[in-house]
Amino acid sequence: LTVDDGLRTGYHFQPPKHWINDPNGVMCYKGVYHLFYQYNPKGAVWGNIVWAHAVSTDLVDWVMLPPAIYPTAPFDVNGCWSGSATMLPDGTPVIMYTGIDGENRQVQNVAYPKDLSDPYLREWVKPDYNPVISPGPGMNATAFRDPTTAWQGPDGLWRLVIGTKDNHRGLAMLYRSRDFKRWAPANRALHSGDTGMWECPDFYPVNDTKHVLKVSLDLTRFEYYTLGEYDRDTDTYTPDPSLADGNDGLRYDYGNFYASKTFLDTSKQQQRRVLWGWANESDSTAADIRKGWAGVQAIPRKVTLSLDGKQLVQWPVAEIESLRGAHVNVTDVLVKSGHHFEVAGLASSSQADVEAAFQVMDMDMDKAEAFDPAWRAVDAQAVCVARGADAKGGVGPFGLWVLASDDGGQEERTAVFFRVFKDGGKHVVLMCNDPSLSSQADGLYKPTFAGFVDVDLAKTGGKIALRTLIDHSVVESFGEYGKTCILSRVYPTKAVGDKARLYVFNNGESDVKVTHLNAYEMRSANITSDAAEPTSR
Ligand code: DQQ
Repeated sequence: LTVDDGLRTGYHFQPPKHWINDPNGVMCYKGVYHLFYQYNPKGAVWGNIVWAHAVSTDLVDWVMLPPAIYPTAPFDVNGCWSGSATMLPDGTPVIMYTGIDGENRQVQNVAYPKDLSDPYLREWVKPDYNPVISPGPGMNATAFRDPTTAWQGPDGLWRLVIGTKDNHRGLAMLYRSRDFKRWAPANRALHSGDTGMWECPDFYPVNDTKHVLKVSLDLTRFEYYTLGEYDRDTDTYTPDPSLADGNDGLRYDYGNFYASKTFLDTSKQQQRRVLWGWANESDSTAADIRKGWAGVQAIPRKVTLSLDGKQLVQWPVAEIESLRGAHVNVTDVLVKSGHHFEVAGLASSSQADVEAAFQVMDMDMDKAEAFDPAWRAVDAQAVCVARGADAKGGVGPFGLWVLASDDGGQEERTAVFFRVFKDGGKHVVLMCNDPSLSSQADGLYKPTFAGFVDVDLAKTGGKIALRTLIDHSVVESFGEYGKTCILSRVYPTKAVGDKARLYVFNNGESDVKVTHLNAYEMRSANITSDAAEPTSR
């Protein structure tokens, strides 16, 4: 069996065809959201990279515009790679991106809108004085890229960060400028880590005292972030010592989510920080070429700091709920040990938004399996590989089978679930995405993804929440209201279109109550070509 052609997404952003990767330069200008992204105008594999451009008034429906930035000059002749937008105090947006020059060096260039009265900012001008930042002597010119949005320090100078590496060390290099034209490197990096190249850094405040530094790890293809204190006067960033910094660090997403970038959305009464991330395909390159497309953007997520200040919390932007259609509701249904039931009634659950809460009764908590001390040294993913969706447990695995075949999920299903362990007097909650039975097609990459969920079940009355956005080949899940997120790409061959089913399952010894479950059909987003105006709903 091969990957079905009907697995394009309905409401996750995708252009009509070809390859996409990193979101770039996201911003809101004159009430219009701009999404730029890495794009190959010639095919479904990475290459010939330009900044494709789409605009929206609601982050849901998009109008595709011609590429905004593409190779035109010696300083970007071999590609226009990732970068960011900054709003200057007079309201002019400026883009800084990585150009691949004639010698395949990575240099940083600026571009300005040609016509500020065009809310779509269709055309961008690259001044002749580019590049504005080149790799200095002794620096690795093929590992120097992805400038962040700039910010102004108390001295009025602009600052930004660029990702690079020094041997095995990933670095966030700080640069300063008075005029956005002449840039000087700071004496020391903002931060570094023993993880290999740092791509796509992002650095921003989450409240008055805390900053986030996120990096994308080229070697392992996942991202991690630290929370810390940033001293604006000395440009010193000090990550919270209580949090892991490096490969074991916190992640926005424990699944397929990379090269992400946030922007500050000031267009609403209450400003918010919105995160975009790219989800690559998990099928083969041959399948991508046959499909003619590869890559989607995750649903934009609002990012906030958790109440205890120890992690970020993410939630799909509220606008996405405007796509909700018919829905079914389940209230207070007990799922007995070893049982599952179908959430029936939706015309199709291949494009759906499911919100659920599960409750484990107090008396059942004792049944939780002991957390193996050997697991302390490994990550959540390894635990979930050892104890997948079909490995019977004490408390859990319980959760959803999504994109399941209509034979009770026998032939195909993707399991999104929780599993509760006992560790001394405490409970450890694991959230997993197990795609091992997701497809009967060959040649797929089907990694199990997992993260721990920081929830105190004693305080929640044994309750834990799950939201899953299902979109044909995307399963994007938010555990405990966005504390742990996992995006997974799957390619069902049976559970396609209106044949896809949704189930609740419980493979644990203890019973679990679904206190509520709302499953909504999702309408498709309107993604159109360069029309006069973006359609508003
Ligand atoms: N993708 C871009 C680079 C970046 C990488 C090239 C991350 O600028 O480092 O398409 O996915």
